[in-house]
This record gives sequence, C-alpha cells and structure tokens, in this order.
Amino acid sequence: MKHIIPALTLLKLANSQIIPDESSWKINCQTITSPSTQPGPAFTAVQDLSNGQYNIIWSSFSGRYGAIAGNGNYGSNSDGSFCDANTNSSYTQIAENGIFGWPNGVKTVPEAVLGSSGYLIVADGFATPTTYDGCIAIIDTNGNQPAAASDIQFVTSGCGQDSPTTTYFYHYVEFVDMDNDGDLDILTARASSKTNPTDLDPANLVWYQNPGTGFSASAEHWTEYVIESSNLVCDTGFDILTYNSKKYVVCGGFGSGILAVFSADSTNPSDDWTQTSTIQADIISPAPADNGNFYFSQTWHDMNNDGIPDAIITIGSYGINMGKLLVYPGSDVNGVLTLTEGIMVYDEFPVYSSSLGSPGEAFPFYYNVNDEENMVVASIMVSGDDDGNMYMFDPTGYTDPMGADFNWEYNMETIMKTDTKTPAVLTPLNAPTVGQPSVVDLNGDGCNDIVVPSYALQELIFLELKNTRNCQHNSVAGERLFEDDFMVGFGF
Ligand SMILES: [Ca+2]
Ligand SMILES: [Ca+2]
Ligand SMILES: [Ca+2]
Ligand SMILES: [Ca+2]
Repeated sequence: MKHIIPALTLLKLANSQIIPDESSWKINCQTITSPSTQPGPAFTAVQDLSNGQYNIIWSSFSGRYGAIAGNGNYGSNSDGSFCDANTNSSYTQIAENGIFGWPNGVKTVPEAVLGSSGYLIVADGFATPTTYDGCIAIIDTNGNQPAAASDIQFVTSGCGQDSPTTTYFYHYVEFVDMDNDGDLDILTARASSKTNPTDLDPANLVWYQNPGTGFSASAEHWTEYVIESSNLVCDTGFDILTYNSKKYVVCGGFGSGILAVFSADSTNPSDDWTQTSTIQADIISPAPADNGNFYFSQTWHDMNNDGIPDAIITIGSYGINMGKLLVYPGSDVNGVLTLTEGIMVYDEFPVYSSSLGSPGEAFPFYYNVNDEENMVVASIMVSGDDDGNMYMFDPTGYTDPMGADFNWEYNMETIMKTDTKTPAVLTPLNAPTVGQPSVVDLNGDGCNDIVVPSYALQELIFLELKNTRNCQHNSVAGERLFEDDFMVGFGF
C-alpha cells in the first residue's frame, strides 16, 4: 500500500465483492465507513466493549487526508447478522483530520501500558512530500471526540508538533518490556524519505521507554533507543517475541530487501535493550541481486507445534517479481532461536506496476477460538493488498492431530475477491485494494470471523464461515479435522 489515491476519484460501488463458489466463507454483512469523497479503511483494530459487542476502528489515508475513525456496535443480532442495520454504517471521527497525514497501524493500548484503558495508538507517516513527518501518538477515546492535537500524547516527535519537522514515518508498534523494569515499552520500525519508499535513509528499529507516568497530552516525548545494527535493514514491518527469556525481533526491509533476526549478544545476559550496542543482527536472507524482495509482513508463530517459533513472511510484488508467502521454520540451537531456510508456500501473487503490490500482511489463523490452545495446526490468512483478494492457506497432508508429521504443505483458497470491474491494467487509481484485516468471534459462536477493510470500496466486509457446526463445541485436538475425511483441508 504505497500508492496515493486522490479522494475525489473514488466511486461508491456497493456490493461488489465476490465470494468464489469453493470458498468456505460467506459475507455476513458489510458497512460503509466513509463519506463518498473520503478514502476507505486501510488498517483495522477491534475494540472489545466487554458486553459481547465490538467496535471496529480503522485508519484512512489519501493524499493530504488522514483519519482515525470507527463504528459499531457489532455482535450477535437476531437475524444472524453481525451488523445492526440501524447503527453500523456510521462514521465516528476519533481524531481531527489533518493531525495524522498518513495513519497506518492503529491498535488498542493494553491497560498495563498507561495504567488505565480506553487508549488507541497510531503509527503515522509515509514517504511522500506531504506526509513524511510521521509520529507515534496515543489518543484518549474517553476524552474529546474528535480529539484535537492538544488531546493527544505524542510518544515521538513529528506529526507537525515539532520544529523543525522530522522525516521519520512509522507503520506498526508492539508493546514489550524492553528494559526489564516491569512496564511495557513501545517497539517500532521507522524509515526516512520524502519521496521514495524503497530508498530509505536512515531506517531502523527503535524503541521508546515508558516513563511510567500514565497518559498526559502534555508529556515529553518518550526516550528513544535506536538499535544500531538494524540501520538500513529494518524500515516497516517486524515482530517480536520472547523465547527462553530472551527477546527476538524478526524484520524484513521493504527498502533493504534483507531479512534478519535481532537479539542481545552474550555480553548482555539480562537482555536489557537499553544496551543497544549489544543487539546483534543474524542475517537470514541477504538482499537479492534484482532488489526484488519487498518485505511486507513478518510474524512470529509456532506453525508446526514443535514448541519453536517460526516466522511467516510476505514479499510484495511491486512490479518486479510475483509476490510470495514463505514460512521460515525456527530452530533451537543450544537454547538460541534462529531461522532455517525459508519454505515457499506460494509464489504466484500477481505482479502489476512498481506502485502496486500483492500480497500484504499474513497472519496465523484458527477457525475455532479454542484451536490454538488445543494445538490445532494453524492456517495462514493473507491479505492480497492491491489485488483485492483475501486468501487462506490451510495445512494439509499430515495425519498426527498435532502436526508431528506436518511437512509445511498448504492448500490455498481464495476466500474473497473484490470485483471493481476495473480495466485489465490496474493503476493506483483503480486498484481494488484491501487493507489489514482483523480476526474476532463477533457473534460468540466459537468460530472466528474476519473483518476485511475494503479501501477501494469504502466498506468493512464481514466474513463468516459457511459451515460453523465445527466451531460450536470445544473441539479437542484434531477432532474437528479428522472426524470426517471430507473435512480434511476444510473443503466443506
Ligand atoms: Ca519497560
Ligand atoms: Ca519504564
Ligand atoms: Ca515451529
Ligand atoms: Ca463467530
């Protein structure tokens, strides 16, 4: 998602989605997210209202327009719809337009970060002449609505709040205790350019130290720690986990084309990331000669239930090579985590021009909300980004219910298409782009549902399994997969 769409060129094309006949999914409902002249949702977050209902929050960006907005309440309604027809196609502006020029990832802030709940965090900015001055900022959703800049806590400099302006932009944040003082800090990747998202300097992993003083719109920026070894490697995506009491960051650079894992070396046994010079890069895959590895998302998850984290990696197409989905199996060598050679799951995501890419993000996915704790082997949900499709890759070919003989084979299913009746040649102005989906069991039936942000159509599209009978009980490991032969691969 690196293109710029002038808002006025978008047309409203309701009900333009196609669910392929063979898809295991159907559209439960869809709602409008934006006035007709404004861009659609790009990144999503779920706000749990703790009463069986949920709000969906999203970011929107286009040219000089950037918004954080939301709607709801979604849940279990009498007609089986997640949507309440009376209220969902609304648009609650959470922050004033113009504070965020190009908002990317938006998340709810865990209560442990600020000592109370009701906060959203936004990662903002992108490599264009009007949006390069990005930031990370926290919005109090219990305060003024929409929030003005004076209601927002800016964790970093940027977003027009500092002079001179910065050239850093940010896409994602994770909350992790980086300095072992007991509170959650903020880790991100950032990059710098005013024009070109593949020519980024500097670009690095950086984390911001939680001062432990709670929310304050007038607070100083949090203290910044740059990971030196990540410079010109990491810029956009990353993920972090703790394994054997040690933090590991996996990141692939959109601009650098390098995939690496970062962790503290032997001189830092306490794993304190304030000692930034002790954080070393383990280069998993160097940049290819054709500069065609546009790393999009990197996600830690144990995909074969061997207790060792693996990494799910996507590489967008962007006019050079077809897009790819890989899994890098993790390996434990004397207690230290590393990644082994990547396994190509799929390498035929479509290639368009240099300003359009597929796929976008990939996530581990479980059909039943209890599947993870029951050690069911995870599927992989993939956003097609500018191709407008949603994909599911289901593990196949294994016989042990917990995947002891799983050999990394997946069956690909296109679960949703966006049909915008576009010409044969896609451009940033007509691409059927979908953004970052959310997964949540909206109606509490035990089956996970999928919220797809249709950037192109200015809608949220809610997907539900066609056949939910296997989610309506607490399955034990493997039971759901193996009670009937025909269900292997979820081909019901
Ligand atoms: Ca901390
Ligand atoms: Ca602290
Ligand atoms: Ca594993
Ligand atoms: Ca459900």
